[in-house]
Amino acid sequence: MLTRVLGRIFKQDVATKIKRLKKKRNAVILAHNYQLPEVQDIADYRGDSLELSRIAAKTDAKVIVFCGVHFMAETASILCPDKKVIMPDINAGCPMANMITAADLRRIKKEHPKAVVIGYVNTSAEVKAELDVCCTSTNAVAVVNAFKDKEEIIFVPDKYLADYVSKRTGRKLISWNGFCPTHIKILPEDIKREKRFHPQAKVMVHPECLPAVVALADAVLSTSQMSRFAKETDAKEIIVGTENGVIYRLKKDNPGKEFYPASEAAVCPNMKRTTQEKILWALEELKDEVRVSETIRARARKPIDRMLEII
Ligand code: CIZ
Ligand code: SF4
Repeated sequence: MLTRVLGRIFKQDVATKIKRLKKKRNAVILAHNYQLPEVQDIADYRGDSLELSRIAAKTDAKVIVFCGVHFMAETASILCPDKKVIMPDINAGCPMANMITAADLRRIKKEHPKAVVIGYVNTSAEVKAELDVCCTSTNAVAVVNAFKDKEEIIFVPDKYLADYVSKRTGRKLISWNGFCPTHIKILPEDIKREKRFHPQAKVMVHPECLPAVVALADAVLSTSQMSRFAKETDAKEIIVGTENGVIYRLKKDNPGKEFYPASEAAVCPNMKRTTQEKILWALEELKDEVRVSETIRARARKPIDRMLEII
């Protein structure tokens, strides 16, 4: 009991210090939807990677504390090179983004020289520099549909997102063997079991899930789309097939509704590396900075801008 009370006082103390230092540093704190509740609570803005990058590009703040994984902070740095982007834990990477290198992609491009090259936002800046256009899970279908005149389409690195987009657009995609180790932990049996427990519930899943899971869903959505769907649907219960951090936000924004994780295993360890203490240290020392070299930045910016023109 005493340790719990002391723990709470300590957290309040950390939160107060963060708020004070944030003003002094002219900083804004951005948290991805998969972050720990204590991080979401202290953040100025929560959202998916694109929403957060757009906020980063618009803010007057000089320092952006990016609570997410490395490629997201890089994307923010690509969009706003005059701001200092820092990560509270620089080791928070995305295994899916690390599954493809720029050299891998150059090899695929050589094999398909006429293909348009589409890459998921979950890629490094070096890989983005090789793309024609970027996409997110919110707009992947629209981006592919924008290239109806193209015979060949390369779509990297997530093979499951590629499978979903291919089924939705009717286009054959040249894909890569990447995947999200967290989303593939959600199994079709999990969805079936939760449906038995909650027969009235709607099922929403992320397109990074296994195709057999996607096939059982009522809606296949990115986290920003999940937020909207949860607000707008008449359903009072929703089974959620994505990284479980999103459920904290869904519950907070929709107090009259119930949300059930499809699987307790869907936890991304990288997303959970950031804590309030690390945010405080990052603000104290103004590090670790994420900066993309100017040559890569100029090339990586183009596919992001092209995506923003399409959607
Ligand atoms: O784009 C993002 O933020 C990711 C990786 C997931 C999502 O659907 O929000
Ligand atoms: Fe990468 Fe998957 Fe973690 Fe998202 S949930 S950061 S795609 S490993």
